[in-house]
Amino acid sequence: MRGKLIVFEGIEGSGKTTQIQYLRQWLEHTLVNGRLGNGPTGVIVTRQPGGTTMGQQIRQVLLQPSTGMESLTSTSELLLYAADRAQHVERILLPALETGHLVLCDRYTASTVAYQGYGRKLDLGLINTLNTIATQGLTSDLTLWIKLDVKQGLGRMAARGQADRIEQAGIEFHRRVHAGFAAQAQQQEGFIAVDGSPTETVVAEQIQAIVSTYLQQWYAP
Ligand code: T5A
Repeated sequence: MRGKLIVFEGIEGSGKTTQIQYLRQWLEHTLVNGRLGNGPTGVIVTRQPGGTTMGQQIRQVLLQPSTGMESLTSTSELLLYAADRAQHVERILLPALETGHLVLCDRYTASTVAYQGYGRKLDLGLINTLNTIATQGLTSDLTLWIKLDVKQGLGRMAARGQADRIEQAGIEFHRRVHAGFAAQAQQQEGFIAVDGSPTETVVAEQIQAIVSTYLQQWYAP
């Protein structure tokens, strides 16, 4: 059976990385206890940018604060995210899905729409075309948008220390990004908002409830 792609999206500090770890543990426990019957062969956690060896180098260029080299243009930024994605889809996602894995991916195409489309104001039609090329048409089976107030997300990142290049963009940029995720949640089926403001364990319980419903649809005997 083909695997399934579950994507986590959201603004900076929304808690995606934290929640992916909670979901991975819960899924592995569920699999070990055989509650998914004829279900996935395993769980793989990965991310964009940086889910491949080449992607890690692209990630460095994308996220390092722009000191010492000329600043990255918005178009270069867009193309670098697309290159990272093309490599990641072909080398990691497609093989994992073909061998029946459940893949948990920290960010995917919706981030490019939100950050480069709404945030940087690049052409959305062009972004959609680039996303289709980079993904070979692979779309997520479920996207969990961890929805959090922009100030709260940036506050969490500030508490953690030095900000990367994109985290350093102003609050108006991040508000546009948030609006970009909201628009996609309205327009797309299987793009589900999760309240990211309660404690980590409460957010994790919301996610488990949503994913349970999908697992039953996907793997019901
Ligand atoms: N990008 C990416 C684009 O512009 N275009 C694209 O196409 C793609 C794919 C990626 C950057 O690239 C941009 C978006 C990003 O700017 P990244 O380092 O991967 O860079 O950045 P993020 O994905 O935003 O990862 P972060 O680590 O910055 O945020 P997370 O993963 O959402 O948050 P997390 O889990 O690390 O938590 C952040 C802090 O909050 C605390 C955690 O302990 C941590 O300290 N926290 C909570 N605190 C209170 N209550 C909760 N419920 C909490 N959950 C987590």
